[in-house]
Amino acid sequence: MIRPILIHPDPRLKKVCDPVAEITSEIRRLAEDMLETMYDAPGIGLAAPQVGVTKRLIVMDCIKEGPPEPIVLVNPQVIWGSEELSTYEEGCLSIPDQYADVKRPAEVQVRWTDLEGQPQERQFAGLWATCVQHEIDHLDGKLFIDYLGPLKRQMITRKMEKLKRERARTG
Ligand code: K2U
Ligand code: ZN
Repeated sequence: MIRPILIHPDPRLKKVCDPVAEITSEIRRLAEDMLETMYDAPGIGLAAPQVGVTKRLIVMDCIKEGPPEPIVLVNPQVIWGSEELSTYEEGCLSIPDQYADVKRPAEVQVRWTDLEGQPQERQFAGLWATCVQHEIDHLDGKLFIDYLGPLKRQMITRKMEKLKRERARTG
């Protein structure tokens, strides 16, 4: 089912998430709901804390054309990052309609466990690299606005507080 996406500022988006100890049917259901929620947004990635579950689980599908290529990463960790950096104008489903340039390693090697409990390892580049780093940041309570200067971050936070007040009023 589609789950509501938390909007910044929210303490659950700042928490360091707990590792997934065991791949239960509940975890599999959460991954399924996160993919459905991501496609509905639409987005190309989503982290569990964004739907209020502070566990180390992310989903991604950065394919623009062609058949969808959903990927579920349990307890993902970046084990290598390139010296070379790339800049991408990032957005976030928890910070709607705000975009800013963020520099990150252009390529990363990531290790994770898949839903079958098998260890996986893959090198990501391009938009996939940006997305997987953006999602793993979410698991450590870090948002893309944390890479911006304090004034720009504060301006965006104020806009989100206003948006939440309006949403609370209009329901
Ligand atoms: O974590 C999220 O909020 C999902 C983001 C992931 C993302 C942000 C920046 C750059 C790459 C991935 C959403 O997908 S934001 C929507 C979006 C869609 C296409 C390209 C970039 C951002
Ligand atoms: Zn995000």
